[in-house]
Amino acid sequence: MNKKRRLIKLLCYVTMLCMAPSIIGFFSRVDATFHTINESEPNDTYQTADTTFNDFDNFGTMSSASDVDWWKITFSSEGIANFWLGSIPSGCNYDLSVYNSAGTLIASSSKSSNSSEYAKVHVRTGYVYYAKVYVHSGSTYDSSDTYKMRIKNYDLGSANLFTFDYAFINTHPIAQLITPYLNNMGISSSNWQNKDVFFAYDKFPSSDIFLFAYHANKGVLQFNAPTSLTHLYAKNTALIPATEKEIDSYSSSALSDVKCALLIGCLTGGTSDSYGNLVDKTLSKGAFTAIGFNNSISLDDAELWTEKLFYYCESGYSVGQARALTHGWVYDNYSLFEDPDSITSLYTGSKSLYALNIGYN
Ligand SMILES: [Ca+2]
Ligand SMILES: [Ca+2]
Ligand SMILES: [Ca+2]
Repeated sequence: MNKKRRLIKLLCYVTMLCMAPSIIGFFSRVDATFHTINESEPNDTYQTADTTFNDFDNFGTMSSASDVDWWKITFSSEGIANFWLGSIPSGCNYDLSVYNSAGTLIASSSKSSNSSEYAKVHVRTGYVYYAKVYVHSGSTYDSSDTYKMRIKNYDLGSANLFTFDYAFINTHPIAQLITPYLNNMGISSSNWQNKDVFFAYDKFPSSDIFLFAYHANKGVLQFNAPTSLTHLYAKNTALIPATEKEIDSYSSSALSDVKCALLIGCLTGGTSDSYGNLVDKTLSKGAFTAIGFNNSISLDDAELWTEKLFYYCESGYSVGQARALTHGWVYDNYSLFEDPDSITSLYTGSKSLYALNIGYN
């Protein structure tokens, strides 16, 4: 080896020696580039919890049957956080619990064998939350194989619910009935009462859920504000006065944030030769799902049906699945309805499988 080569080799060696501790120290705990963190024992109490961050992959082992690994996180925005525990070693059974900053248990997940665990929590900005990983009582552990734990925060969704109280028809109760389910799904809802079409037209694009409940006909929704009567049509045609609005007028992807447009009214799923189809037009502007009714519906039937639909959505089913389950429920409870057939004949267009309930990691 000539002198120059030896010098280079020596420089490399010195450089490696100088860098090695920091590199090893860095990678063994937090790797910001790859968003991974390995546990640092002892972490058996919440006071000694390992700090983690939103959307990081966290790894640890259960080194004994009594090992407990605490992790802590603070969120920078309010939302729904999914706490997920997976990659549980084969033959082992670990569980997951979530605590708030006061040390109160707020969610837990305890599935059998090595099934992944998840818990969903409505989190606020600036508060510490704790995740606790532990061996299910009486179960096996693996001190050499890691589990993986992730925490991911999602924005709260928004629902704009348009209801009306006019001429002996009051649809406000529909909004009241579904609001608790929306809250549980991490969707904040606004019940807009007796608004005109211009207000609704502006709100539609920013709605995760857009719900209309009032008079309608094929291709048109009617908005009864205190001093005006306005309409939202599907198709833009010369027949429509300039003072009204059409879904057609939105840009091609204007409704791409809309996870579900629920058009509750008579014949909202039908196609008008003049005004088109509300469901199809909504989907063509980017909405994930839209539901319209093929027949006339009564207020009482609409209340029962809508509450059941959101009950299933909140239980974790997609809109399409929830719709099918609600359909079955209507048939099982035929006597509750004035006209069961009217609300089992729905038009959903082609995209009906999106989950309203925010997905897990
Ligand atoms: Ca551990
Ligand atoms: Ca531990
Ligand atoms: Ca388990």
